[in-house]
Amino acid sequence: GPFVYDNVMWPPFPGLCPDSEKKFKEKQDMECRDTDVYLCSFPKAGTNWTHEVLSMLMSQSTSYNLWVKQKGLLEMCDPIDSVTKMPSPRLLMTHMPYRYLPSQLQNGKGKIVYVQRNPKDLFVSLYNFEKGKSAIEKHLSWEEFFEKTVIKDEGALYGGWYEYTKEWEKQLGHDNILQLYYEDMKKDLTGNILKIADFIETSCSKELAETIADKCSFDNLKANRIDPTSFLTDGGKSTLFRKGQVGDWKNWFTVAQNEIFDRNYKDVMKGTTLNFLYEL
Ligand code: PPS
Repeated sequence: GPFVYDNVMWPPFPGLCPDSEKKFKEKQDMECRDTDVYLCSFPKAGTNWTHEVLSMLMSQSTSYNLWVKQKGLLEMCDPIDSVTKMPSPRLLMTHMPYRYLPSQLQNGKGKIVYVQRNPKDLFVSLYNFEKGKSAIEKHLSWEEFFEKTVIKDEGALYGGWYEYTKEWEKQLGHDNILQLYYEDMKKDLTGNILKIADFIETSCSKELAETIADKCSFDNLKANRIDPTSFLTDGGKSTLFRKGQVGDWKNWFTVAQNEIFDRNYKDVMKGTTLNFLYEL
C-alpha cells in the first residue's frame, strides 16, 4: 500500500520504492534535455487528456497511445534507464510535487505543461476513481471522504491537493511552465492545443488542432486511449474515463458541504491567486 517518505504519502510505485532514497535522488539528478516536455498535474486534473494531446502534437500524427505505450508516469519507471535512454523529444508525466522534479528542469532546462482542475470536481473524480479500484481499498462513503480527504487532505497521496497546489503556484511565473486549466480546455480545446503547440515550439495548423481536438474529445478518448491506471482494478477494467464534465460536484456536495468547503478553501488557500471555474 501507500508509504511515507520525506513526510509525504506516496503510491507504492516501482520508481518510488523500495530504495526510496536512491530513487528520489536519481530523479532529482536526472539529465534534462531542452526538448523534454514534462506533463505535471495532481491526479484527476486531466492528465490523460492532456497527455494524448501532447503525444499527438509531439509526434505530428493523430494516432492514439503513441507515448503512453512507451512510458507511463515517471514514478512508474524503474529502472530510471528506461527514461534516460528514451530518444528525443521525450514526453514524460508525473504527479510529483514541484520540489521533487529534476533539478535541471527546475533550473529551466526542458519544458513543463502544468494542468489544473477546479478542486470540487477533482475530489469527486478522485473519490469515484478510488472507489472503483480494489487495489486502493479505501472504500469510504462520500461523507467520510469529504471529511478526511476533501477538507483535511488526510492520507492524501503526493502531499495532498492543497499543499501540492500552493507549492506549484509559487513556480507558475517561470518561462518554462505553461499553465492550463481543465475548464478552459473544455470550453476551447482547439485554442488550448494551439497554445500548447506554440509553447512546445511545434508547428500546428488550425486544421491539425481541430483534428486533434476531435480525436481527444471525451468519447473518443474513452474509446481509444489506453487507461494506464487499469492495472489497479480487478480484471484490468478501465474506470478512468468516467464523466469528463465541469460541475459534476453539484451531484455530490450537499449545500452544507459546499459551504464548509468554501470556508476551508478560503482559509487554507489564503494568499493564492488561482481562479477556478466551478461550472460552465
Ligand atoms: S490520473 O490520475 O492521471 O489517472 O487522472 P487524470 O487523467 O488526471 O483525470 C481523469 C479525469 O479526467 C477526465 N477526462 C476528460 N475530461 C474531459 N475530456 C476528456 N477528453 C477527458 N479525458 C479524461 C476523466 O473522465 C476523469 O474525470 P471524471 O470527472 O472522473 O470523469
